[in-house]
Amino acid sequence: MEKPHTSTTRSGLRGEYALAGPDYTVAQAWGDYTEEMHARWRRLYARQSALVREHACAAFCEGLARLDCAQGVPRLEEANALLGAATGWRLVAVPGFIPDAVFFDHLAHRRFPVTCWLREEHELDYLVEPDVFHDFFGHVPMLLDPAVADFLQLYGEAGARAMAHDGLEMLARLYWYTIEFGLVREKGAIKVFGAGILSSAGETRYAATDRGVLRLPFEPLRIMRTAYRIDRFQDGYFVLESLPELIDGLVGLDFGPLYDMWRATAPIAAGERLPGETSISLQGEAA
Ligand code: HBI
Ligand code: FE
Repeated sequence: MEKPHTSTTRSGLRGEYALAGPDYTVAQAWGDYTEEMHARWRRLYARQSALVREHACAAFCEGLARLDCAQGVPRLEEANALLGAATGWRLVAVPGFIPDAVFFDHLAHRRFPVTCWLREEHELDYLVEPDVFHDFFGHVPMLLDPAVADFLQLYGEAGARAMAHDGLEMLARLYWYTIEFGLVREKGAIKVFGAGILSSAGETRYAATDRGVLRLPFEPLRIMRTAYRIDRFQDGYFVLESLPELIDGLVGLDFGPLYDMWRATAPIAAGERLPGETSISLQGEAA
């Protein structure tokens, strides 16, 4: 066990960075969430869990069920008991976005930063920054999966090297198109595992069912060369054949030379199909 941190800070405060320690963690201070916040969480959970049953991959659905968090904003400490036993990960509370280097260091040590505040009523459908619903509901179920657990640690370790090699933009795309917006094939169907999709009602339906959107096979270098949009649904997604492919695709890849080779080249636009590429068709759809 790690020693409990001694911060006396309160949480539930949006962007209260002044209270954070050098690792940007704060106390979750679970008792500070109001009944109104718990009720909002329950509504978000109810809406999203129905969609997820239909469109998320099995690992996400199983993980979500094990977390047992339908009743209100969850206590990170409770999830930590489960996570620690399953994959050795631990959740830490943070006030919002934290600097890249700090974020990478947490991941490299199997600590996942969870934003502690909850979105307001007028933000139920759309938020440009992470909150506790995105971070916990979207990310934590997949932290119970061994492939995702290992991939995230590798990503954290790659972060420091990417910053030193001016490759952060390329590396960040790999996170974006997998951990945030990744799809995976399961028994022939296209399922969702990315947290950015699964914490959004509109994008969950769109990513899994829209016939006009580009879906390409997972390929790390192709992804690292592909730009993304943060202000609307994605124009293109990448599809794993299985979750362990996340690791298989990375082991043996030396990012340094890839950064050197591609950093100066204009990225491929999101949604753009290169010559020879075909979009993966949905079940029941003519190729
Ligand atoms: N901080 N809290 C938080 N959550 C993130 O997802 C996050 C971050 N800081 C940096 C970051 N993500 C990314 O820009 C890196 O993955 C590159
Ligand atoms: Fe996220």
